[in-house]
Amino acid sequence: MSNLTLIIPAKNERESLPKVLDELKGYSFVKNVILEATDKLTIDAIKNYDCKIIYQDSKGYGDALKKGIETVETELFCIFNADGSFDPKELELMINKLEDDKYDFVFASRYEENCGSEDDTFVTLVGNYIFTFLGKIFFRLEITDILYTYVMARTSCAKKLGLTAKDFSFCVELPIKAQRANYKICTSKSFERSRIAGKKKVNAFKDGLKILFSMIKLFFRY
Ligand SMILES: Nc1nc2c(ncn2[C@@H]2O[C@H](COP(=O)(O)OP(=O)(O)OP(=O)(O)O)[C@@H](O)[C@H]2O)c(=O)[nH]1
Ligand SMILES: [Mg+2]
Repeated sequence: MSNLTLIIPAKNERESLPKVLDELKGYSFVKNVILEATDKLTIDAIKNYDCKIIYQDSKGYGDALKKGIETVETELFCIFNADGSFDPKELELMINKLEDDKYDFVFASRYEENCGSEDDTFVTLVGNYIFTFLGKIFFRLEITDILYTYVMARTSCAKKLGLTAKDFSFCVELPIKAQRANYKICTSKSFERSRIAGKKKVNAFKDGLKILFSMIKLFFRY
């Protein structure tokens, strides 16, 4: 048994998720897929795969990840998208940062030297830059890609953060609360691939506003 659980949030990913699980076959990590019980097509598409299906309590990306973290039983976990955009080869690098270098949270980044993305648009690139900058200025966060949320962490640390965001503002709540709790944080180089199939769930404008409001609330410690 591995000491790492992949938390795989999935919503309407019947085309991509089986391919992601195929690629993960060579890895001995625990694989937990978190989805809504009503997402029958995705559930049906992965029923013969080596993974555990966990139903989220309510709706939303943050709600799924909160449930995912609560139910991890291994020492480490990593948030791993169901759309094929995260490269599992990068996990080793992240594990080393936690195990050898004794960091508590590793935030993968598309915006460091020799990194990149096939999936970025102009809007997401600029949005990310702005939110990463706000994170630096208002929360002293030394990470370089705040919205990516390819994150590996020590389970015991993440469970203590009191995460509450049900939507995509989870992306900023996690690093901000980890930093506030004085955990050791670092970054790791990444290249984001384009999603295999299916539709993007993020709406740049609507979710961008929610993330901004969430940062303002977190700044005033609500
Ligand atoms: N359980 C659950 N998973 C979700 C929800 N929203 C998004 N996801 C999953 O979270 C991951 C990230 O969502 P994406 O739609 O890929 O977001 P994105 O990476 O900004 O968008 P793309 O550029 O299209 O890749 C994917 O695996 C989604 O299936 C949700 O409401 N519930
Ligand atoms: Mg994606």
